[in-house]
Amino acid sequence: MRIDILTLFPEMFDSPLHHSILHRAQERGIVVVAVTNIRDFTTDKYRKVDDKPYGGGPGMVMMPGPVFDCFEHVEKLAPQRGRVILLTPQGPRLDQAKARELAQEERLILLAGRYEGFDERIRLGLDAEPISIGDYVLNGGELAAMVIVDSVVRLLPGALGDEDSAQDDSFSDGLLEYPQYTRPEDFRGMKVPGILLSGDHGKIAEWRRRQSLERTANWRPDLLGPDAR
Ligand code: 4HQ
Repeated sequence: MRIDILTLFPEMFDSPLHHSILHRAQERGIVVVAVTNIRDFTTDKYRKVDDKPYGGGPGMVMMPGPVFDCFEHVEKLAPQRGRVILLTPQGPRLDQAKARELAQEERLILLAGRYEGFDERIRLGLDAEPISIGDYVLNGGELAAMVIVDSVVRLLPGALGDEDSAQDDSFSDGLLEYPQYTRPEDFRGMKVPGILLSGDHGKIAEWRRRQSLERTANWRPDLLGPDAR
């Protein structure tokens, strides 16, 4: 897979891309991630990328010119267009099903904006699909783009080591994950549930299932369907 990211803050991506699973996936050639600075595609003396909103109101809006020029440059860096995604709270929310869908693509192009958002003609003209990572307001789309990269790359074949597992994780079966314990057996008086020390794998599986259902009902009833809420 190739992932292109268009941003005004390319340096923000350095650390996450150079650690752990994302770093290893790139080294193994499982994914190529390329970050391009939108400001490099300005043509004026001040390298201006934002302007006041028509109709008035607070804040600034990303101008279409530099974003289109940047996009048209980046688009040509690989043969396929893949999916073009615009990070914004005004879009369908990212979930594990969407991450799995994106992981099937050969290419993703992510547009991470700043200020109050993008001139609407950017979404329309580039036919970009809006995706939100959640119902809260970030200072920019960069962290949201990183969340997409992180959740998608770990699903690519070979990205996880043997120790890591994409199988058992929360949402693989639509439920929250059961609680985990490791040594010591007694930590400051808090004991590991006896069942996990029993060696009875049938009973353990049953206990974990119960725990998953209980936590989901308590903390995320929305995952159990509209009737459970
Ligand atoms: N943003 N999910 C882009 C977000 C956001 C979100 C804030 C992104 C402002 C310009 N993006 N701008 N939530 O809060 O994706």
